[in-house]
Amino acid sequence: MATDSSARTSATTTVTITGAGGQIGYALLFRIAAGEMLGPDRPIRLKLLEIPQGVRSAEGAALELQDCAFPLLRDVEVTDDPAAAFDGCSIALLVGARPRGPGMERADLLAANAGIFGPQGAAINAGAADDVRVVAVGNPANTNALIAAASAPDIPADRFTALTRLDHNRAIGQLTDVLDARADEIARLAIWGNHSATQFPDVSHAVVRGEPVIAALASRLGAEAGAWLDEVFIPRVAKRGAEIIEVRGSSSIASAANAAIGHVRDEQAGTPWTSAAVVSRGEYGVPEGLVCSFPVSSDGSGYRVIEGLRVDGRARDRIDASVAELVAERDAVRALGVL
Ligand code: NAX
Repeated sequence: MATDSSARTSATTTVTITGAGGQIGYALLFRIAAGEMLGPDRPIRLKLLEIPQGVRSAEGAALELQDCAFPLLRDVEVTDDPAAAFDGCSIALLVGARPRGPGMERADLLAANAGIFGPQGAAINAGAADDVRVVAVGNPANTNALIAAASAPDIPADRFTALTRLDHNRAIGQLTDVLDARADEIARLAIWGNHSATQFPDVSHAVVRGEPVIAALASRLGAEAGAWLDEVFIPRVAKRGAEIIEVRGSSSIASAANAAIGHVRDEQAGTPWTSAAVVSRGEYGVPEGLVCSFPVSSDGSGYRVIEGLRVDGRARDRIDASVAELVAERDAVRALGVL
């Protein structure tokens, strides 16, 4: 695709997507190019990073992007060079990651991903725009974001986040069913901890049409409400990825891309409340520096943890269990000499 005139290029936002030749990449690209992530007024230049084996797939997607004739799309570049991919980048979606292979231990998985997210963090540090914001989607997302942030010492750590918006949306989806409500009638839901089966989807502050969700559940389910939360809702949200694989025969793709778009859109446009994994400053007793999911808000300048919420004993135990997993992942990465 032809590069643009310099006047138009200066107003163009460079968005870098890693793993762009993969499944989530394919579900992301067209929506981003259509303006669903940054809005209808922001022209976009896409940089698609792949490993050499994935380049053809990304090139094919680039051909299709051209065939869409999106008015906002100024340029598409496909590369296997992280330095070129992150040069001038304002928004980075780190989707490409190494999946767990047969017989692979957790330490092997963390090491393989450190070998991806470390160099990508360094390339972001070297070449990204001053306003760069990064979201890790590829798993283990929280620790991958931590590794990328640690490899970018000149960029404020709070520019690095990880995606737990899919978990947030999944939790809202479950509540719409049981409460017979629309998704936009439910607010103040929170995902705490790791994007893994230990996460804590928390309804204790949530409201439906202004009524506390806890009260609405009690009036619908009576004495069963507590058991429904502990035995149905929390495990179903935390293990929804496995359920999708079982039913669909393939992992979550469109819903993951939708969540990533929502994460960036709300961070940039502002939101009073959502969930995202951000670098802890010690909020709610979460060790400083961990990339942990919290309830967050954004005024358009980045996600901030919503502080001052009451955390009861039951919630505390669940948050602590997920944070312990994040600490173990961080320590395993430290043992590799990465952090
Ligand atoms: P695919 O295997 O379809 O695509 C991944 C792509 O990344 C491949 O094309 C591969 O060539 C590329 N890649 C690998 N290493 C790379 C590197 N060093 N640089 C650039 N590209 C590289 O996987 P897909 O279904 O798209 O999933 C991508 C990631 O998202 C996985 O790690 C997956 O576990 C994770 N997910 C995260 C979710 C979340 O909520 N945080 C939910 C969905 C998904 O499970």
